[in-house]
Amino acid sequence: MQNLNRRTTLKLMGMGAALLAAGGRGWAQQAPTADQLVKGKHPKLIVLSQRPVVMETPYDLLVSQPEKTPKEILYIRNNVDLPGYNTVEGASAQGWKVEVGGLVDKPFSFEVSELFALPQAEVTMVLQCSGNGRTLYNPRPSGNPWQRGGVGNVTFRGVRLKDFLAAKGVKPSEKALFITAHASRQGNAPEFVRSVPIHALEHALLALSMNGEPLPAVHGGPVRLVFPGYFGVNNVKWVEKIEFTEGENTTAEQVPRYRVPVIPNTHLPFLPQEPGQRYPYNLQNSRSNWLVTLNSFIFAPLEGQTVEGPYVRVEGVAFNDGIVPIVSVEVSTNGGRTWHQAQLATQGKTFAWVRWRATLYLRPGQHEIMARAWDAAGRSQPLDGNIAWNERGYEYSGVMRVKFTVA
Ligand SMILES: Nc1nc2c(c(=O)[nH]1)N[C@H]1C(S)=C(S)[C@@H](COP(=O)(O)O)O[C@H]1N2
Ligand SMILES: [Mo]
Repeated sequence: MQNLNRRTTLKLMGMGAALLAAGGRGWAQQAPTADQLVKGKHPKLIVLSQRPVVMETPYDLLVSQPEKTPKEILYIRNNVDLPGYNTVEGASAQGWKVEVGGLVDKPFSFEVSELFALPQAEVTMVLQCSGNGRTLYNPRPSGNPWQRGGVGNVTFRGVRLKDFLAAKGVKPSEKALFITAHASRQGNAPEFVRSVPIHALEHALLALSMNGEPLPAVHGGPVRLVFPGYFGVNNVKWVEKIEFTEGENTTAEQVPRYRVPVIPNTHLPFLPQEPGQRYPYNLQNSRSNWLVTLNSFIFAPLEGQTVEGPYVRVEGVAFNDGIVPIVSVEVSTNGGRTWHQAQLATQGKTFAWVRWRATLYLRPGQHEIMARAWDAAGRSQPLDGNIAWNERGYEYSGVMRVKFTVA
C-alpha cells in the first residue's frame, strides 16, 4: 500500500481507464477488446471479465505456441486488480519493499531492487488457473466460464526464496506449516492472500522476469512469489508480505474459494459430489487448490479440423505437479477400448509441460481421439472428468476428446 504511493513509473492511465473515460463519447459501448484493457495483449484473447481483468487464451492461439506461451497471449486472472498495472511491460522495482515475518527467528524486510544483484535461478512451469476447464463440468459451476485456455507454459527467473532466507541468516520455525503471501493493494481494495504448505519453499522463487523479459506488470511485476507445481492462484503477483504461519489464512481466496471437497486424512484426491450439490466448505472438509492435477491436452488435430490421411500426426502436452515424472501418454481412437503409446519429448521430473506426439493410421471419415497421461506415482486422468464435479468447478482433469475428419 505505502509502496504504491512511492512508485515512480505508475501508469495510472492504462488503456482500460482511457476507455472508461471515453464512455461519454459513445465508443465504449462496444465491449473493449483484450488489447484495449491490457496494453500489449493479443486482441483475440477472450475477455471473461473487464474488472477485475480476466481473459483467456483462445485454444488455437495456445496451441500455436507449443514450446512457451508468450506474454502477449498468456491468460490473465485477477481477483483484485492493481490499478496502473494493465500492461505487459515491466513495472518499476524502485521503492517496492517486501516484508518477511511470522514464525521466523528474525523478521526483516528487503527492497526488490536488491534482488537483481543476487544469484538467479530459472524455472519453466505450467501456470494454470484451477478453474481452467470449468465449462466442461455439467451442470456448469459458478465462476468465470473458462474453456481450456486458462493455462500457459512460462519461464520465470529470479531469486530462490530458500537461498535468500539462508543468505539473510533467517530460519523459519518448525511450527511454520504454511507460507502465506500477501499482495499489494490500493486503498481499501480487498486483500489478496494465499497460503501454501511449507513444502513449497523447496522451489519457491521471487520472480523478477518471465520468458527472458522483465516480469510484465499485469503478471505480477516487479515481483511475484511463484511456487512451481502449484495452481495459478498460489502464485501471488505484486507480493509485499511473506509470512510463515502455523495455519492457512482464512480470507475468502483460501476458504471457501479455491478448494475441493475431501474426506479428511485420506488420500482420495477429492470427495465426489452429486453434480449440482452444494457443499459447506471449511478448512477441514476440503483441500485448497495447491498441487497441479495431472492433465494432458491435444494440440493437434483441432476440434472440427479436416486433415490428410491415412497417417495422422497427433500431438499435445502433458503436465503434473513436477514431484514425479510423467511416464506415459496414450491415445485412443475407439473410445478408450485400446490405447497407443505416444512419444514424450522429454523424460524426468519437470514443472513445465511435456510435449508428446503419435502417428496414427486412420481411415477417411470422422474420428474422435482421446489422450490420457500417467505419471510415476501411478496417477492418471478420469475418462469422465465430471467425476470430480464440484460446486465451484475447480481442478478439471478429464481425458480430452477431439472430433476431426480424415480426408
Ligand atoms: N496479487 C494477485 N495475485 C494473483 C491473483 C490476484 O488476483 N492477485 N490471481 C491468482 C490467480 S486465481 C491466478 S490463476 C493467477 C493468474 O496469473 P496471471 O494473471 O499472471 O496469468 O494469479 C494468481 N495470483
Ligand atoms: Mo485462478
